Amino acid sequence: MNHKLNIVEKAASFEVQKIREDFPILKQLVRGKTLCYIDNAATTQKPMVVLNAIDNYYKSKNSNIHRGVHFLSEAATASFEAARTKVKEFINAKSENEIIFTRGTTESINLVAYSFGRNNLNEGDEIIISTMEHHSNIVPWQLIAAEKKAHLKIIPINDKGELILEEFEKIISERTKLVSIVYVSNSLGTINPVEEIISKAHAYGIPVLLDAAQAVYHLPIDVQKLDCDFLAFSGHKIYGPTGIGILYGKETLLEKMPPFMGGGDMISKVTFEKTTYNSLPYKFEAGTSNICGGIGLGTALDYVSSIGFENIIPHENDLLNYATNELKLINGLRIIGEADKKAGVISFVFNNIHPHDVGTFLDFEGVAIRTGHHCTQPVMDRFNIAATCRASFAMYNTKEEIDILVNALKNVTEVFK
Ligand code: C6P
Repeated sequence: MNHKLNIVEKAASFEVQKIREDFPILKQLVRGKTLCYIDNAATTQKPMVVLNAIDNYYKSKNSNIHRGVHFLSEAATASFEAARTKVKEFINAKSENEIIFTRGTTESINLVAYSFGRNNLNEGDEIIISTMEHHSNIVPWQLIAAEKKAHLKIIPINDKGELILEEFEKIISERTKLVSIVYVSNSLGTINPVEEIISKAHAYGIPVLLDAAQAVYHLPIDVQKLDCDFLAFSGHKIYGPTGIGILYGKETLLEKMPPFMGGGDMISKVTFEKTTYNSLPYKFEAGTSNICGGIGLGTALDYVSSIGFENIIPHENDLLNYATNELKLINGLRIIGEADKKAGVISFVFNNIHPHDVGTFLDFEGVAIRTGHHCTQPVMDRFNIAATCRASFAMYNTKEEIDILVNALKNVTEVFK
């Protein structure tokens, strides 16, 4: 079966075919079939404007930033700082001082764990996370908790894959020093009630970190409206390059935190007797940044803004609902994660077929999904499974691609019958 996509899907203000034209990778054949890329929770594909921004940077501006007085250095610095302003505007932060470039969500969370954690945790203190956290929002807290003799407290989830908020209210106390929660689960698709969590935590004066790695490309984020204290995301999930990410932090908190890493660019003055640190946000950006990555991320945010979440959300919801209904009709398939509020992520298992076998079979049909534990092993334990198959949608996916997935899955069940 050759999957030549005949896409005629058109919404009044959102033409998915036009969007697909922006992503050259989607045109290629994989194993003789048109690529059906539905592994967007792992990473999204990059539009031409982002590829051009990267290309242009290396062709016309490449040099080091914040250090040179020459033309190229000034041009690179201006572009990198303009990207910071774009991030600030995209998430509605108050100031550029609150936008720290990191390598990604993982580094952003580690930065808070080591800098905020080392400064604020004492023996017997507690950090609250949940069962549905990515390992990036578990392991850094385990490491710092072990060092400071602090403890992790876990908000459990119900059978639908939703946080049990009554349990959150039972474990939060004056011993809690931070709540760190995923906004949208990468393995269940659950959109968590983060506003409610933040207001409950703030009632105790406790800051909240949001892991927005998945949320950032499915939902508009307004950090002032959310009133979160920290927020982490990765460029590569929102149509930008890998190796670049963001830590947002309220300026009052970041001011009080010590540097995470030492090196060039993060200092004000160095002597062997005493070193003073640079102002925000540079205090947390030791060494040469991923300059090109930052510029690419800024361009990706411009691209997403030009499409608009008012168009992206209904389209992705449409895909999610269509795929959920179709998958439920397949014999022996069980969806893991049926929260009332979900983003475009569907995890599923078969009674007698291992997810890796499903993934390999789909690959031969040109369909890219992810199989495994998705770096959320406690979620797998909660549902008594080792792994799931996961389809995850982005703005460029189509119902025709879901049909291809569904047909391929039907073939899988025939083969393994
Ligand atoms: N999830 C997935 O396939 P990094 O690797 O730093 O860019 O992002 C880590 C991360 C943190 N939190 C959540 C909720 C995530 O989904 C991810 C990355 C990928 O689900 C790779 S495991």
